[in-house]
Amino acid sequence: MARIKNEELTIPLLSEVTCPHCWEVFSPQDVLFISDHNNLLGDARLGEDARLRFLPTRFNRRCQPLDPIGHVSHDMACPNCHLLLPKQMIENKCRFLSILGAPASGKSYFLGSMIWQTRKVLLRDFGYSFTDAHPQFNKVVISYEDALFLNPKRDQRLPVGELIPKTQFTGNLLFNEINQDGRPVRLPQPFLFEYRVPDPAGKTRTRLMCLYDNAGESFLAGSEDASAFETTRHLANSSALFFVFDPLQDARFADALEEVAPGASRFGLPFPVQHRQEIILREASVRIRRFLSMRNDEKHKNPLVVVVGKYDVWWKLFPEAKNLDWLRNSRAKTNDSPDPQATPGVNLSAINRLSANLRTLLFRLCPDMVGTAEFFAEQVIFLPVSALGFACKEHSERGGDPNLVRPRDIDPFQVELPLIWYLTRSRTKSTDSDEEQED
Ligand SMILES: Nc1nc2c(ncn2[C@@H]2O[C@H](COP(=O)(O)OP(=O)(O)OP(=O)(O)O)[C@@H](O)[C@H]2O)c(=O)[nH]1
Ligand SMILES: [Mg+2]
Ligand SMILES: [Zn+2]
Repeated sequence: MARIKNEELTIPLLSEVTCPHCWEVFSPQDVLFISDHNNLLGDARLGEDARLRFLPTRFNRRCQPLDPIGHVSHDMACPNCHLLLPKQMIENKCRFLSILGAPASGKSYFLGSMIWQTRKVLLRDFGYSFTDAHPQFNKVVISYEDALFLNPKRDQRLPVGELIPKTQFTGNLLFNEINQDGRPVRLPQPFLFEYRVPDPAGKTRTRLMCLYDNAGESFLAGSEDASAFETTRHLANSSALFFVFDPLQDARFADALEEVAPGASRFGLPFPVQHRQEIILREASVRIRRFLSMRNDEKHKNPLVVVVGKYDVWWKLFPEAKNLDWLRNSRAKTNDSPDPQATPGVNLSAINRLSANLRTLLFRLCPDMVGTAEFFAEQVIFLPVSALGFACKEHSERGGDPNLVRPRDIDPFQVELPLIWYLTRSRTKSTDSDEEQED
């Protein structure tokens, strides 16, 4: 069987690839191609209307694969799940990041707001370009960004909770269904981004980043989501976990907030929800240990970021975080700074101090959550963010309804910090240890 050899390719391939849909690890030479031809339909995994998947045995002179009737094929598919695999996946390293948390903790708002801000801030402040890796993959997250920042009704006051719909654990926008051994399996839609990192030698490295948006219910033990185990398997492949903790769902935290800001704890929750969030984190850690065959007392090596969301509501309990400018070591700043070689990113020791202070607050109010996080991961970092910023607060201070927001006023607060922290940390770590650069 004729396979393309690595030395025949102008672009070097990775030695192994992880599928962003099913997380199967395989060699790029096993990648399937998808026929471009309308008459070649039918696939064992994806049904009779899907285009034919095939392992190419014939190529034209430009090394392009030919389908069984001799047409050139362009798109690739995973050899296991047969779902579309963007070409960059076989050429560039991909980092998986998982967002987890209770229902209504703010995961989808955080994701949409973080991606919007990251697109802007990474290029402007840090010189990284950050874009969609494939037009078909990111439709849902783009719809979140549109709802928050490009809303056609951006000048009207809209109910805060209705901008982004609750994430469902069924439906076809967030899932792809495949047939595995005669059984339907739902796999979550990956969101794929490509970012280019300038290195000191003036070369550029391209990396991919993959994220998912799960419904909070999929993280609950004994979940009503029948595919919960499969749809959250990305947790085990993640380079970092972002646990979105909603302090307003914790009665002890809400009581403390009531003392410093009477009435505030009712904001930010469109309906009364309360989930024991440390139980969700523990369930995630059980799944990860099982997937990775880790010992029960073994700590996870990858960092866990506890993203303490809705800071706009509870900021009075932690006012020191409101002025965070000093955290950034941006390109703009380093150009004027006495040390032009200073690597753009965030000031890691300043972040560690901020995290330690927030940990102290959380440890006082909800020690079980802090304990669960630290029992699970070697490195835990606590960061305050707000996907919406202070728009609702300012409106309510002027006597308006705190549950209404004018999308035009949304101005996220440090929502990109977890991602920038992760990128800065990976970069610093790989430089320190002289390993191959990670980010
Ligand atoms: N005040 C405030 N409220 C927020 C913020 N982010 C989210 N919310 C509120 O929290 C609610 C839940 O947010 P979602 O992002 O839908 O929560 P989720 O974790 O994705 O929930 P599921 O999809 O059910 O798992 C939203 O309806 C908003 O009203 C924020 O930064 N500030
Ligand atoms: Mg959601
Ligand atoms: Zn796959």
